[in-house]
Amino acid sequence: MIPRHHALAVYRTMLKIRLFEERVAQLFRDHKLYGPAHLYVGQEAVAAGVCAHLAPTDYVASTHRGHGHLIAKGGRYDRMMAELFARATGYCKGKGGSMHIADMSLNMLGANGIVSAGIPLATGAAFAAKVLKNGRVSVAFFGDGAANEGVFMESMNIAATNRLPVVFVCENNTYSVGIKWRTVANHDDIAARAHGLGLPGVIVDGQDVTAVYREAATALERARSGAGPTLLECKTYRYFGHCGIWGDPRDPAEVAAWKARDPIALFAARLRSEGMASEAELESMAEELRRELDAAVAFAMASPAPRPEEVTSDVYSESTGPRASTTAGTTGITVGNDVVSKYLEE
Ligand SMILES: Cc1ncc(C[n+]2csc(CCOP(=O)(O)OP(=O)(O)O)c2C)c(N)n1
Repeated sequence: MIPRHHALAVYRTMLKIRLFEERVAQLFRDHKLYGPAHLYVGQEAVAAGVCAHLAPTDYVASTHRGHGHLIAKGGRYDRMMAELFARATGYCKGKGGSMHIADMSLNMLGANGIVSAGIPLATGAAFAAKVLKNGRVSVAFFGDGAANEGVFMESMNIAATNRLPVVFVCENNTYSVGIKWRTVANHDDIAARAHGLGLPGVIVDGQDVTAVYREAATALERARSGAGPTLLECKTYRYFGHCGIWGDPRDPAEVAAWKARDPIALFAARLRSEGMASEAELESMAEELRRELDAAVAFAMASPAPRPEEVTSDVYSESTGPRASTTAGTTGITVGNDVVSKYLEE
């Protein structure tokens, strides 16, 4: 079980993600929000169970389905909602949208519209952390579809060979858009792929946050101790269709079977049965988060759109320009030849 002092915080993170995503779905339904948003409902235990062990200085690289990862890393409702509404007060000043939210103050390396592209980013951040000996770890979240991109194996190989402080967290929700895992792979478990590369591959029940929390603790401890990376394959499921609230080719009976093991309901029942929280306490937590969401939506809708002259700002960072040998902002990631030279010298 998750230690008492941590359990309610982990529950709150899961609930915070669920309520945000459900509100986004409503806003789409009511035609108040437009554009793509890939909802994370059903998978909350993965982000919450893993990120519970991360310090603000640790790195996370996310995916197109990234709202949950940002919330679990400490993201704020108001700035997220403003970004979804394309307002200047959003995390990326309204120019990123759902699939590109990044916040370097949280060392959130970004949601990512390119499937699998966060995996090498997290691996690179881990490489920098190792060379700089700053004790940071890095986590790559990605789906089963991403596991069939070559860069997944390349990154795991580099990480294993160099014992990088990174944890690869595959959220296997069975589907890549509408394509079932077993139609694009001749084996069940993605975790098995780690074994041939010389790193542990662990299968986790992604609906049980206590299991995710426990296995993430082991993997992150391994990374921090210098023993190298781990691949965690969390078996999970998304409740909505691939993108937004429209269209879902999946068998309703299959969706219902997964909903019967809802990660939030399972954990709430456990908190109650172990005397860690009452029904009323959990409901009042939800009420407080709903009020925060109301305020976030109002904030977003009242915020200005980005000014037209802002269109070319923030698309290129002068501090990490072509010569790329300076330290980028406050992230502590030194980019370019400095890191590589330092590594080769040692
Ligand atoms: C390189 C690349 N190929 C294809 C796409 C189109 N695409 C967007 S999301 C997606 C499915 C990804 O599935 P998975 O990695 O399992 O993540 P999930 O959506 O299940 O969270 C695809 C194919 C893309 N964005 N990038």
